[in-house]
Formats: sequence, structure tokens, C-alpha cells
Amino acid sequence: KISVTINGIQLEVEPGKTILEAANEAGMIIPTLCYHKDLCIAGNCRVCVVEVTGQKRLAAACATPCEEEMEILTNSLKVRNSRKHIIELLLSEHNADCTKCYKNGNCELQELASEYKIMTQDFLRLAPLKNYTIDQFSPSIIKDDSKCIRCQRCVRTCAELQGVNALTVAYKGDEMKIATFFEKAMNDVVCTNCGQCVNHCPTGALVERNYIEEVWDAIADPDKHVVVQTAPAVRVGLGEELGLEAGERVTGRMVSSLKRLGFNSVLDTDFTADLTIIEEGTELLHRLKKALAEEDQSVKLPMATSCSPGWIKYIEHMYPELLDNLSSCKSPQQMFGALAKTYYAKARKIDPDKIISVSIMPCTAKKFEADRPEMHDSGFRDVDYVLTTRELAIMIKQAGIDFKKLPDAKFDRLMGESTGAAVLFGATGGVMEAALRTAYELVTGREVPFENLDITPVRGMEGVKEASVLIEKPLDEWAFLDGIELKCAVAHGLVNAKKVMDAVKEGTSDYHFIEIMACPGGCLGGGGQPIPTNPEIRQKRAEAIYAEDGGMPLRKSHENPEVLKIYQDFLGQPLGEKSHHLLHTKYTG
Ligand code: HC1
Repeated sequence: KISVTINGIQLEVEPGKTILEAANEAGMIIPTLCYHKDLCIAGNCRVCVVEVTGQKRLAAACATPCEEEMEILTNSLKVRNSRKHIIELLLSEHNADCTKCYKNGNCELQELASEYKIMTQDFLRLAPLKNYTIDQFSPSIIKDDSKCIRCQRCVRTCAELQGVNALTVAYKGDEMKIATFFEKAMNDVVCTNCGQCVNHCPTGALVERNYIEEVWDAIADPDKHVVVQTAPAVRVGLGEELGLEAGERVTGRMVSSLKRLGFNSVLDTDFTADLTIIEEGTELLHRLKKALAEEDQSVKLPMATSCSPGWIKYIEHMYPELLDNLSSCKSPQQMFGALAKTYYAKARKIDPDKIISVSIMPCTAKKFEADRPEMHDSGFRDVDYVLTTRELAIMIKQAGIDFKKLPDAKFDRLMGESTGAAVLFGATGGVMEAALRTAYELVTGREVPFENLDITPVRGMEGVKEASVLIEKPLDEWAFLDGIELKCAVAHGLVNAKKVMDAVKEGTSDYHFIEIMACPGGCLGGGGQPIPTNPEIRQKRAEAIYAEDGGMPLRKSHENPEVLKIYQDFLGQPLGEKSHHLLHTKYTG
């Protein structure tokens, strides 16, 4: 350990710790803007400046490692004045029309301006804002350069977490901006719509395209029957946006709030997550049969999950030659949408034309997915509006609902029942865990050989995880699988997807099944989740997902009674004709 003094207090810190880390650990807060726990250090905003005795220039706390005997002042007059000037300079180049900004109330720059009481504008804007555009073409993301403070968190996010590099720094001096390739619209470049840039942006420069007014209008229309579905990860994130601790499970209160908002039926994406497991598990077994028993060379292995729309867009751009490796299953969101306007409409005797299907997702790419031309198999647009967790929280606040005091409520029936396996979808490795619980049992008639059904090798925040399950004494139909070690890989964050997909492309992988989720941590770390999202918060949300699974009476998708019922009453059989039409698709890039 090394010895440093911060604001007169002597501290022992680990070598390599930055001043920012040492000060924060000792309870001394230093403001930051370009810094984010997920990202490499940039040190370009200078808001975190501190005084180091003996040095003429102020140091950026985020980028300066502690040194032995260093004496640091985080709160001197010189530091406070400098910081205030830096904030004023940032504001002088910023469209500070805060009351008209979507991020009003959740903007880090606005918070700092408030903290430092920037009342007058010492640095008058000398010229109108230069070289900015507002890109509103994407169904998921709005990019407004006039609100950008050039901290480059979005650029680093897109490069370091996703390896996509859709955003970069362009121009110099006062014309410098964050731009796409040739300044094309986000919709026309490799952007996957994952929204990680939105989640990491400190201001209103990158925000989700919101559909709050459209959903209020639908609810208010007496001629419409508004059905809402909620994604697995929303129940472990929504509370944060409404004043609760990270990782607090709010499933019952979420359902309560949706009923009070006026939705006609509050149903669950988890139902179709269970359904996905039946369809996808069956598809995997069929592929294995063709490839291993019939030696059909045309069958592609490994089969890859297909529920993360950011991942779908990524493979379309980066590995189009591997599109046949994707499962043909639509995502649970889209399966739900297709069934809402067919199965649900028929059972409830409602004209599908009058059904408005809304989904609450932790994800901005789900907006893009719902907008895809493939997603009209019900004869209508399958999902009409997608709201993020953040948008739902806005509606709850607008409705004057005191979320903390809400009683728990239960999902409505028909497409509202789910198992613990379904909620696992919200965490990286969860689709794999749910699929293995079912596929192993279908093949052997026995439970998957992991204690308490917890398939721990696919849990955790390692970028790429591997697991294998030895298949022993299968049922007669699956005799060809006897002694086979089913090999699986799980990747989250597209930068990790690349590692797995490069191996698949080069033919060096021996996996049978891979799960890829676009966002770090899986959907619980989605671009539509509360801000901030960082490693500690993702960890807490993951623990909440596992606790939710552990507490469910049913924990295997094939035991979901509503899933059994839908096959009996409507679908017939997995991969049957109706399933094929409504629940499966083919992405062609
Ligand atoms: Fe997801 Fe999925 S898990 S993709 O992350 O397969 O968004 O939560 O809803 O569709 O079920 C997201 C979450 C979500 C789908 C499911």
C-alpha cells in the first residue's frame, strides 16, 4: 500500500488506484462527466480536477494514479473555481434548453450546473452552435449533437463494450463532433440499436425514441384493447428508476402499476420466453439429429440464440455468411406480439384490429425489432409500441402513482403464467440455462444434472462462458446422443460475441449451442435500463434474477401450464405449421 493525504486525511491505498478511486472510497466525492466505470479512462472533460501539492497544473483525478506521499486537495478554492469555469464552458457550447429536453431531471451536466449554482453565464456563447444535426431516423435512438459535450462516452461504449464502432470523433476545434461514418443517419450505418450509447450518455445527446404519448392515446381510446407484456429484466430494474435500491425485485408492484395505468390486460413476456424454450429446444434437438444421426451437411451447428435484436443486427452486418446458424425462433417479444393478435384475440373474442400490443423492454433495439418487416405474421404489426424500462417509469410518475406504496398484483391469465426458467432470460447465460433444463429432460426423461437446477457455469459476468453436459442413457428416440457431450458457449456484449463468432467462422469451435446477448450482463444491462448501469448494478440485478427464479414454484419451461395449453388449444405441436408461421422467421440481412 502507499500513503496519500486527501484533504488533510491520511489514507493507505492500493498502488495503481487513481485519485478519483481513492477519494471516492474514503467518502470524498469528486464530480465526473467523461468517466464511467464501464469504460477506459479518457480524462477529457476535466470536471474532476484536483490540486496536487507541488504541481502547478490541476490534475484530472480520474486519470492520475496516486503516488507515495501525494498531498491532494479535492475541494480547495482553486479547485472549486476551476470546476465551475469548466462547467460554464461546457454549458456555453451546449443547447441548455433544459425544460424542453427529454433528459431533463436525469442529466449529469444539469446536475452539476445545479450543484455549482451556475446562475450567470460568464462565458457568453459567441456564436450559434456550430455543425450540429439532429438525427431522428432510427426507430430506437435520437441523436442530437446540440446537447453533446464531447465526453466521448458513447464512442468508447460503442468501441469497447460492443466492438461496433458506429460512432467516432469527427472534425477539429469548435467543429468537433461525434459522428457516424460520413455522417449518415444512425439507421444507415452499422449501429445495432442496442442503446448502450444512450445508457452511457451523460446528457440528452443520445436518447431513446419514446412512444409515451402514443401509448397514453391508445389507453385513452375506448375503441382499443391495450395489451401489455413485460420483459424478464424489467422487474429487476424498474425500481431503481422509482427510488428503490438496485436489485430490488418489483414484479408485483410493476403489474399493479400497469393495471393502474389503464392497460386492459397485463401479461408477461416470460410466458413466451417459456414458449421460446420449447420451440428453440426442439429446434436444437432436430438440428442435432440431422447433423449427427443423419449426417446432413446442410444443417448448421452451432445453433445460435436469436432473441436479442441487437445481436441479430450485428450478425447481419458482421457475419452474414453465418445467418443460417441462427435459430429460426423469433424473440419472445415478437412471439408474444404475433400471439396477442391471433391466439389471445380469438380466445378473448376481440377483433385483432382493435388490439394495441405494447411491450415494456429493457432494450432500445426491441423498438427496431418490432419495426422490422418480418414482424407482421399475425396479419397486423405484431407489436405496436415498445417502451423501455425508463419510459414506463416516466408514465408511472406522470400518473401520480406512489410506486413504493403499491400492493403486489398478479399478471392476467392466458399469456401471463411463467416459470423460473423464463425469468433467467434477463441475465447473461439465462437462455442457455433455461434451454438446458428443458432439452436435457426431453432427451433423457431426467432433470439436468446440476444441483438445484442451477447451471452455474453459465452464470456470472465473464465475457465468454462455456459449459458442457454429458448426455447419458437418453430415451430411445434420442439414442444417437448417448455419450455425447453437449458443448455450449455464452457471450454477452458484442465485443465478446465477436470472439465466439470468429471461432465459429474459422471452424475452430466445437460448440453445439451458443447464446449471445448484445448487452453486457444480458438484458438486465440493456440500453433501456435505468441510468446509471454499471458493473455493481448489473451484479445486483443478476442476483435478483436468480432469486426470482429460485422462488418460483415451477422452474422448467416445459412445465408451464399455459404453454401446455397453447399447444393443446392452438399451436398443435412445437415446430408445427402454426408455430412455423407465427413464431419463426428467417433473417436474410
Ligand atoms: Fe430480453 Fe428476451 S430476455 S431479449 O433480454 O429473449 O429486451 O428482459 O424481453 O424478447 O423474454 C430484452 C429481457 C426480453 C425477448 C425475453
